[in-house]
Amino acid sequence: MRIERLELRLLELPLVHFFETSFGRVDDKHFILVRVDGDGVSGYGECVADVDPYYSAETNDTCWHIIERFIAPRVVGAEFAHPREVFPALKAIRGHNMAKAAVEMAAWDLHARQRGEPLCTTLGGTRTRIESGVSIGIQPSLDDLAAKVDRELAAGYRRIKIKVKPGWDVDPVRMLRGRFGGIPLMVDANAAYSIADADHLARLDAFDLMMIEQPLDYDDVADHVALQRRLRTPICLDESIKTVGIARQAIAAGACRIINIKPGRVGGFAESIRLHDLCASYGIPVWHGGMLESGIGRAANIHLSTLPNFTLPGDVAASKRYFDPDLIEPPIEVAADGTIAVPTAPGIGVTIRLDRVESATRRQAVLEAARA
Ligand code: OSB
Ligand code: MG
Repeated sequence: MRIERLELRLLELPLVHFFETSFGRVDDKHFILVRVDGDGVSGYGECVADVDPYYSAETNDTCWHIIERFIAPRVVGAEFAHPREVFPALKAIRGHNMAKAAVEMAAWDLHARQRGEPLCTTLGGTRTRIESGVSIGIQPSLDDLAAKVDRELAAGYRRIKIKVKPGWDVDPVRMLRGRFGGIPLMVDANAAYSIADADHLARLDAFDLMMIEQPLDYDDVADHVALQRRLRTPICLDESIKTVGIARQAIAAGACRIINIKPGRVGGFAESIRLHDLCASYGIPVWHGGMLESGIGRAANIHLSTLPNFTLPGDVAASKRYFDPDLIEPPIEVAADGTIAVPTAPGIGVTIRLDRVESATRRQAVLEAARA
């Protein structure tokens, strides 16, 4: 596979509903879309960085800079026998996993399309449907939250996750248990607490949650070890798991019992597969996280979720919860049983509406190989 051309676009798409986490509220999605071309075929990768460095240190601007100045020169014009060679080819660049992942995932899509097979096959996945859960942002009131949960359960979703922060944690969980009984329920704190809150967080043990996601700081493992000793509820790490090496240390130390995999956070599909396999070897279940992706990134996430150790429902839900219209056709839909069909066409397997991509584009750059 030779990558002859790399195109970067910064897109802006309005969200159907605002999304609020412990670090703030978003109304519109701003993200980079990478396209790589080779042998007359195009592959796409959606970057999960945001405008602000709040979920991670990366932003759209840092990703643009790193891709343009450091990644493209190592990838454009280069020959790769397999897309798993892309991440190692970027080893000199420290960090910047979201920037690396956007290009690496585009290369996997290109490779799968060139082979004429769905991406899940190239990745080594086996499932034909994946289990879908929802992530519900912080709501203005408990009644608003109850109404949202009611609607998502009626739509068939297999697991409810709510965002929590100090002042919005035990009360919403108690309310949901009271109104909806033993539904599969979990919380995500996005690093909003410190170890000094351990006693407070232990109050959540009374509610039989599937897990508490990323309660403590984004780069902290040691305090999660101490907290997991104090809690009956399993800890799931998200932000903290930036590399496969950190995951190995976190698991060995007992910092978590579950891991959320987002390819953007670890540098792409090849690293996600390594992380998936590492977790399987330790008996740690994984699930696929979400970053409010458009249908392009969402389709890629569905394919990765077909690997065998993705045994818990992920944050990969229907397109219409996020964008209307989405950038793809048909939109990704959830069946009444809370599952999503894995697309079967080559690559990510969805049709990209280039007219909608064009009208959402705010900035564009093309990097081409020098002719021999
Ligand atoms: O922590 O999982 C997270 C969205 C943006 C940034 C971080 C997170 C999230 C979500 C939303 O929880 C998941 C989704 O529905 O895409
Ligand atoms: Mg999370």
